[in-house]
Amino acid sequence: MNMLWVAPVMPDYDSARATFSWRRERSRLAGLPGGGVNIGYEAVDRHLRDGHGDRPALRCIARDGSLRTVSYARLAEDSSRVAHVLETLGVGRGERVFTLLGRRYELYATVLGTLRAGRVVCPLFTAFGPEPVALRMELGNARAVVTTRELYERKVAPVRSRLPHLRHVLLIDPGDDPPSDTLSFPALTAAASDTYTVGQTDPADLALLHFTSGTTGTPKGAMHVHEAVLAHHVTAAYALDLHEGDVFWCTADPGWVTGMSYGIIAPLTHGVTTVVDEGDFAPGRWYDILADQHVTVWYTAPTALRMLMRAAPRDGSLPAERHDLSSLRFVASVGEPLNPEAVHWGREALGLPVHDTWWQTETGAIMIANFAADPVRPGSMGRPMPGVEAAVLACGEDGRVAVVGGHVRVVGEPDVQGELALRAGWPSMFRGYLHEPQRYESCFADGWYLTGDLVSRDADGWFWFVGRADDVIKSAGHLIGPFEVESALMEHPAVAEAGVIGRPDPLAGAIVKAFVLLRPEYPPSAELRRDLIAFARRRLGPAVAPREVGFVDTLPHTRSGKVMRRLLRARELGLPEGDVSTLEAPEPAGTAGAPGPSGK
Ligand code: 6R9
Repeated sequence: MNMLWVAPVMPDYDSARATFSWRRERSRLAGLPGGGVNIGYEAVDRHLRDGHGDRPALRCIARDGSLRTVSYARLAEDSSRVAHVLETLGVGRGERVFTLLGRRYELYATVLGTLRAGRVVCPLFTAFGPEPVALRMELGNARAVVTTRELYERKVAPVRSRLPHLRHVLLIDPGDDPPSDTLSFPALTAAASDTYTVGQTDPADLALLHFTSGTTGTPKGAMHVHEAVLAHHVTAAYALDLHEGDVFWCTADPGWVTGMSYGIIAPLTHGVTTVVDEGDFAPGRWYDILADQHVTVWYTAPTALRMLMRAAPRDGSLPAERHDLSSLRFVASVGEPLNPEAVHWGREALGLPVHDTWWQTETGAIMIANFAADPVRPGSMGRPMPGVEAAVLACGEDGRVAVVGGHVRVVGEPDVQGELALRAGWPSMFRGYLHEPQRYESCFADGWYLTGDLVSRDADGWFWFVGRADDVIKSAGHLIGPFEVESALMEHPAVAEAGVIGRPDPLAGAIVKAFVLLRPEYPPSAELRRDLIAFARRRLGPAVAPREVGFVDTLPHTRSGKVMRRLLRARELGLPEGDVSTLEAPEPAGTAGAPGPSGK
């Protein structure tokens, strides 16, 4: 019996939503033979059960461009080995296995083996330094970590004495004379059995731990359970339009929630082929992968699209003319606002629609998106996924949701700003912040999960991103979303990227200040500064346009590609920089190894 997602003729948005129920969608999952749900089983075992073990699961591209295709059967074997190794080492069910690995095959074997064995996966960014690594491993009670020798020596060994829970360090490349107190991943896995039967897993068992940084203080450990896989699977069908035979490429870093939900889990549950690029971002390399691998659906981030935009050749030729992108149906984007400029560029330069998708570490899966079959409204995030109820909640003076007598007010009128909220209860909703029950509680009001994002909803039900609740600028009585100002600036030919903040001002409360990264062919000048301000005033009106423009060589980004406006503000005001552990290395954008989402 073939239980793979049977590609529906993409239903129109309204009928898909009207007939949707999470309970009914459960039949999309294979489910464990004895009942229960396990993410690893859905990603791997089900395909063997259905006789599809020989299908290509992963196409791994090494840095030197060499290619290795791994079938679902092989992935089952190698993840089985990992599952046995964890059991043999005495890592208990529910205990945490950290990965400090780039996107490479061993990561897939480890993540899937850990999930199939009912142990908890916690991925870290390889670019973290020893401090953020130690902090997260401490908070998460890391029992084992799988990493490379180099990363171990630089990032784990210096802090190991602070990690009493950490029993096992598995090195995928131990080499000669490996450091003491480490184990050889190749030796252990080679000696282990290549068949493993997934044990009983309750849908509510902890599966994944994702650290996400708050604006200040310690990172938050968002806890996700096995039944989240239902949301991964269903959203990948509706928002990413995955079908049998697709070649899917998600460029997100494996340390970020996107790299897990859509870089590993969702495509495998659909039985499609996932491209795994071990190399760094470089425009030429990426176009080659899209063309040579016949990628059909590409999931990336605005920061990467902007870097491709910047890398446009001077002769004016378009990527779509130089590379065969004919297999690609659309590009999907996540992580930060998708500027209309990037949507227009995608249309012209790639000849493709660019679909936005909105979600958070906490939501575990895509919540709002351009439905695959819908036309794109540039600048809008799209509409809530089937099974997701989203609303704009009225905010009080402090800019946060007003809760009166335990109740909130849903904004009914179109185009009014408020905080985006989701009706609690979708399968991939986080089930807590590790060790912080109160912080978790404070994310909910009146049955709604409060996202901390400000949005508006138009008369047709499309959502428009305004900003993070804590980024919003109030200037002379106007609430100004930095994204809107950044998008307008980016329409100016000289602007590659912009970051906008509010600078306190005795008269206006705050004035809008823009930090602008210019395209290489435009040298900074006072005249250009005046021109940009005038340009923005024409687009946005004097109340919203920046009063000040500063030229910068780099903009600080998080590893998931978000402009760190908080840091721009702190630097501008001479305030402490707070938690900067997720800060991307300050390399000039557009160079190889720069913060593409693959190397974020
Ligand atoms: C998946 C992910 C969540 C925050 C979110 C919002 C921003 C994400 C966006 C977007 C505008 C989009 N964000 N997608 N903003 N348009 N399509 O990014 O998770 O790293 O936890 O970030 O990212 O502010 O609240 P995470």
